[in-house]
Amino acid sequence: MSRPSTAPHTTPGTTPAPGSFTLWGDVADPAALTVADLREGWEQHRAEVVFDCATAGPQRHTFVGPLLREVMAVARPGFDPSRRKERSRFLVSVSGGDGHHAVLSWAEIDADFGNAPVLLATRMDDEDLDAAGAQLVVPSDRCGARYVSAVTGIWIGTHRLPGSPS
Ligand SMILES: Nc1nc2c(c(=O)[nH]1)N[C@H]1C(S)=C(S)[C@@H](COP(=O)(O)O)O[C@H]1N2
Ligand SMILES: [Mo]
Repeated sequence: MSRPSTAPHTTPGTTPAPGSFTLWGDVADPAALTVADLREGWEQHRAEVVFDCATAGPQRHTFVGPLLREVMAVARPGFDPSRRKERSRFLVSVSGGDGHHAVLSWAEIDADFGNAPVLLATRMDDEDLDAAGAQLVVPSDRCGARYVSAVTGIWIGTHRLPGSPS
């Protein structure tokens, strides 16, 4: 994995440039990435998927892109990578420019836990997503709600239960 050349910066709440997104939250190095960065910086995987849309029925697509967990590592999430219990506390929220957002657990995509091959797609079928923005691909999901398109932000952090000891 190489580090993208883009200068890392982020201002949570501001709208990134078209086709780019911010990696932010409990991270040491917040980053702004484009679809071109995703294509150049990480190994590309291919996923042929079918998901069900509540309104449009079954959707069949072929996506290409890097693994979400490998992309997120560049921002250095605020856990000790060697500590499984620490990693198991983290949540990931992926937002689209239209306000749609979906949550995963870090453990869902972590190779020591669910190991789900979740991608950040740079290409869908015969179309590069540079202008539209990256798309979350969750091949293990039966329905399409978490296939967030036109991704503008990926947040990672923990949720502490009220009253739990620190
Ligand atoms: N940004 C964004 N992504 C989204 C949605 C949305 O409303 N906004 N809807 C989801 C739902 S419900 C489905 S079924 C799929 C549909 O994907 P498709 O139009 O590429 O087949 O997109 C998902 N991604
Ligand atoms: Mo849907």
